[in-house]
Amino acid sequence: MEPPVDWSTWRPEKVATLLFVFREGEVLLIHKKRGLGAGKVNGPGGHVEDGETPLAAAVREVEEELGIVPLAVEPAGELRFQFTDGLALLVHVFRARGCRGEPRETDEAAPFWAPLAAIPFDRMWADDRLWFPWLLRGEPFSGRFLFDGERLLSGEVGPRESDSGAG
Ligand code: 6OG
Repeated sequence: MEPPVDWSTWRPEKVATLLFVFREGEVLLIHKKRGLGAGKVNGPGGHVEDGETPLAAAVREVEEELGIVPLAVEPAGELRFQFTDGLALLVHVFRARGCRGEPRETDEAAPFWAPLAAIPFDRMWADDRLWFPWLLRGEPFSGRFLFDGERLLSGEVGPRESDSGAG
């Protein structure tokens, strides 16, 4: 048994982003080709660099991975991941309404539009099915998860916390 995570003192060592572009009845997902979670379906995203805001990083990653500019980007939620190997990762999740340009495959990602009624959770990280309903409802969310590698050991999702500036 893993000891429970003390979330009250938890601090991220890395900060990353996810950005989901929505259009009529669909969301833009990627087959992730490298980095953490390679082989899975996810949203485009990556690590926030020094001196960069999470919003700027989220937009940059979408441009780099798919060659598009997301429009009307806004915060959607935040996810805290503790991995049993020690990695503590804070992920800022954003939504966008449409994009400029046509998503194209790069060496990082192969994009596809998924119908909102058929999101391929069985090919995504195990936490996604817990917080995606909040994203789809447009309800600000905050999630905390303990992973052992790819295995979700525990987690919960609730309304976004007021101390969202952490990390
Ligand atoms: P790069 O290695 O690509 O940044 N990420 C996760 N996304 C979901 N949905 N669930 C997880 O559960 C995740 N762990 C990491 C955040 C890593 C990318 O992978 C995402 C970043 O977009 C554990 O630079």
